[in-house]
Amino acid sequence: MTDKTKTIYLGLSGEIVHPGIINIIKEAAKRGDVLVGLLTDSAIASRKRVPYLNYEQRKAVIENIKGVSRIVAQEEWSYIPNLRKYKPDAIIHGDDWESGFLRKERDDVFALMKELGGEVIEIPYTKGVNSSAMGEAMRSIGITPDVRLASLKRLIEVKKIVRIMEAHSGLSGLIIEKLEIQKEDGLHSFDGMWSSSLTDSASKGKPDIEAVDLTTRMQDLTNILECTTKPIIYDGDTGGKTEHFVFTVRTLERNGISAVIIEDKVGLKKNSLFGTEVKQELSSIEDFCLKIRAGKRAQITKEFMIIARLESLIAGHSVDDALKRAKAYVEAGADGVMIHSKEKSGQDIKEFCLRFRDDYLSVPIVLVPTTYNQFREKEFLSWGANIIIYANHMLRASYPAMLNVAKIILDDERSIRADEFCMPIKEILELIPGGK
Ligand code: SPV
Ligand code: MG
Repeated sequence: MTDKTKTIYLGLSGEIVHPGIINIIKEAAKRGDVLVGLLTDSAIASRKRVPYLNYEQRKAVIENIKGVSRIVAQEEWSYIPNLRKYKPDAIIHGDDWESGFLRKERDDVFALMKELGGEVIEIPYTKGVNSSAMGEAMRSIGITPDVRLASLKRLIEVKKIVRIMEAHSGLSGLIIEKLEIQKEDGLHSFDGMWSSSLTDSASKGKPDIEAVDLTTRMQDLTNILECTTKPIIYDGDTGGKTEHFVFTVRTLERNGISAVIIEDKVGLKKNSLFGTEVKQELSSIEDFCLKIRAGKRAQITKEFMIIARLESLIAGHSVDDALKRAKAYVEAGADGVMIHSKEKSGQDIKEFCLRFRDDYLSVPIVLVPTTYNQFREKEFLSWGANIIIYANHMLRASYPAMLNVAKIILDDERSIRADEFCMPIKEILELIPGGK
């Protein structure tokens, strides 16, 4: 008979329900009332990818499983805060946490349950079920434009820092899609991609002056969209004429792009990293607000984001000027702001972020730390920033690698010495499945 006076705590993400989960719930129910600590979206996102199903959807599934008595939110990856709060008689867990990155958590749970006078129940891990592999398989099915489009807003809601990397081709997109590093505090990966005007232009041998049109850039983007599922932020330069920008918004939305960033410059646009070496003319606040408003009116989905990029610091103006503009753009409907600078110290950016956050607690702040790249993401987070874009690194990395190999072959009049700098043929054949 189940002892209904006992509470058994079970922490779950509950995205993929498989026989292993059912088994553990059954085992828990034999011992008492099953209290499920369902991990919130942010708790999962702090260690793994953002779950496909949101908290409410996962809750609707788990609360209908036989044996589950009650569900509470587990706001942290760690079980500890909820164990302290609910003081269950026992916690139940698969024995697969004895090794690997959950080991420390296991030690902490044992120590706490001892202090609380409770028990830790370990259930043999159900063999042949690998929920990470099942998750991968689900994702390999692909994604539809509307789901991809909406995923950036969700990431911003659930992650402290959204980490974006530049992609200019299907292959660079694939690296960003797949690369994962297991660190002490969980699985690290890039959250999405930046479609950069600089690298899109450079890879076509063109300067970054809005000479590559939207149709051409969409062709490259299509290659990226074909083989990835993560959200994409589009560098919309100045947005062009307001009358044209409204069509850009529609094109991007139709293709599942999550956001466009437009900068408040007019005239022949030059890359911001030239700073005041070139003429950088700012738009009037009124005109730029009109463009933002027109874009917001034109969008069809509620999730598409138009982010206003402030070029005051690039053009040699003050942080005050950037703040004044930022406020006007947000009032005009911008879904976020990007502050740019080519200063190495980062102090101008820090001041902007801290002062902007005084007025707007949650409007996303985007940073592009190309020159002030001594800071880690955590530092930017402490300033109030939440989207970090590594804007050109994939292209900048590939150019010297290609140049080096070309030089070797030209010099040696054969390629044998270049092999060590190249991916093995076997690897490139196997990189993309389905070639055999
Ligand atoms: C880009 O990547 O094209 C950008 C960022 O707009 S920057 O090059 O720093 O201006
Ligand atoms: Mg650009």
